[in-house]
Amino acid sequence: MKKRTSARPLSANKHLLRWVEKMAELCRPQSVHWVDGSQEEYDDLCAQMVAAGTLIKLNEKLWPGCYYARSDATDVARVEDRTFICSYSKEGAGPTNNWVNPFEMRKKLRGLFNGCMAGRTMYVLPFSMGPIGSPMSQIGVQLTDSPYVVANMRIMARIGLPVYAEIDKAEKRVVPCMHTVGAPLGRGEKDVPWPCSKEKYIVHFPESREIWSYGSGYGGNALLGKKCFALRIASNMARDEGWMAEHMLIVGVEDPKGEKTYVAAAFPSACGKTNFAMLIPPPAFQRKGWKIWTVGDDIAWIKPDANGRLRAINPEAGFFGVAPGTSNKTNPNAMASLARNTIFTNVALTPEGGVWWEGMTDAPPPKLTDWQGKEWTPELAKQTGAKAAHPNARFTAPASQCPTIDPAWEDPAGVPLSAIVFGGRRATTMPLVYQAFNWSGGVYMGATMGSEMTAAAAGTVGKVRRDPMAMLPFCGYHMGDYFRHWITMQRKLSETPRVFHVNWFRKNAEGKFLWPGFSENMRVLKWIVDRTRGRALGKETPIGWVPRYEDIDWTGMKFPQENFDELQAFDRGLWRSEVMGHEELFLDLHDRLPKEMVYERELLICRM
Ligand code: TSX
Ligand code: MN
Repeated sequence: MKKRTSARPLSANKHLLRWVEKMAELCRPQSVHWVDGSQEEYDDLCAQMVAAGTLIKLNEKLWPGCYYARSDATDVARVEDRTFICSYSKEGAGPTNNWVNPFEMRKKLRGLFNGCMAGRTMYVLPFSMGPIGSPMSQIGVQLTDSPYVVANMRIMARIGLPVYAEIDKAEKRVVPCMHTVGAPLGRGEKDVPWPCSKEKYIVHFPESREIWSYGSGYGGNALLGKKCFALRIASNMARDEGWMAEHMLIVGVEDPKGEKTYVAAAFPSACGKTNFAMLIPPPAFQRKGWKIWTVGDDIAWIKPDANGRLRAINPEAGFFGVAPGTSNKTNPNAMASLARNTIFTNVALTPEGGVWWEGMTDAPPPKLTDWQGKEWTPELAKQTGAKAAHPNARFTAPASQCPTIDPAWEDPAGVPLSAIVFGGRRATTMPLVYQAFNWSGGVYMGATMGSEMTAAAAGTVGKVRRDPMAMLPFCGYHMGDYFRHWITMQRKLSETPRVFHVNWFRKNAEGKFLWPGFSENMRVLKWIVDRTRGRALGKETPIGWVPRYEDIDWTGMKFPQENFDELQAFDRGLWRSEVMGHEELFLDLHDRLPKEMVYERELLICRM
């Protein structure tokens, strides 16, 4: 094996060198490794993790280039109650974020990080969110003692040598990201496969644009480029600089003429965002020439160009998707994306060295090792209800492997954005689709969106949990100011995107889904695109524009008008309580709520 000289700094940037030195003094790692991002380095890291028991190499014939990790049973998801926005003033963070005085928090963190990397390697991991060199991209450097994080970040972001080159050009500010699993090793102490700490802190300093993450190695807690940077810190940058950092997928809809319309969509969790991002049109639509192209499945950075048109990039390079429920039926494109070069976390292991999760196949394999390393059989599951895969089990897969990845997905200029879609999981009230009358109506639509609690989440089943623009856990400042920023964006635009709301989850009185969803959602997307291009008619209702039965293309599908009418029905009584729910949310935000939100609510009530 070639000897690697990873301890040598790979950047000449004085600020970066001084910061790394200072942080190494604080964390006192055994060694420092400057990540170059190469394939050889990745292979070395994975081999080390296999030797340490952190990773299992999957069967190369079944799952080429794939690895499997099991986390600690207490470190399986983002920790929202341990996530902090430490702005100078408490009001800056707003009522929807946890806040601690930044001076107090810095003191706390200095104590926690003191010697936190003992016995471990500190990796210097430079990353670009967005294509390297794009004017819309942002750069961060994460210092981490987790090789698992380095490996995952190599899939999720652009990392290594080309990023050092950007930093050394010294044009852009770099966001410093500190991360430790919070499990220092004493002399001779044996490591565990998934080190982490009971105490966890996911901390953002919005004014100084810093991230400090302590105690977790999982997902959004640890892959700091994603939720911490690309949403919480970037939403602050975006507000200050006149752009938007949103929790949105991006798709390109190609029509039979070959024209492409780009649409961004925000859904709360458990609505099938990744499935929608990789939608396959029904056969009848494919025959006519409709095609969906995937740009991103989670985050969109959106900025007005010189002509006042919005352009969007996906700041990520991979998919960090929920595995359970993903199958060749629900999402063949995701299955193709994760077929190779993927890291699986907390799914189940087959005796052949493959992976499985609930919903992957109709029938489970006869014997598995579950996400906690215990033997699992379908019979046992029937008795105890034990899941083979953790419900939040993930795949980390390169976006470039998605069969429908858009040719322009890495265009440094981004893609032109024509429409924004909001959605939620609603058994009643919300029609399949409606269009806001205008921009401020659209902002109101996004601000008031929500999802009903499923059995899995804590809280009352059936109660609507408001999740404005799907940003509730991710907005890095006051939610009222965030709405104002959305309203204000109109002034920078020559043409505002059209705004829609969709609901795939409306049920009838018997509790049955009224809409088949999945591929059939293409019919809704076609109406959205046709409306956006001025090609489709609709009907004005108190809540916005809706399609008439004949405005939807039903080719290749039997869906009688009476079913459609039930799906689209406007119920005045239910909408009365809906707007009461809006008021509840607004009360929380009243001191910073833009007046447009109050007026929009008044207008809606009057129209009803
Ligand atoms: O992802 C989903 N989408 C979007 C697809 C592009 N899901 C899964 C949600 C959990 C993550 C859906 N579930 C969708 C949907 O459109 N719709 C539903 C609800 C549903 C489930 C099963 C059926 C129908 C609707 N089955 C039959 O109609 C036979
Ligand atoms: Mn997300």
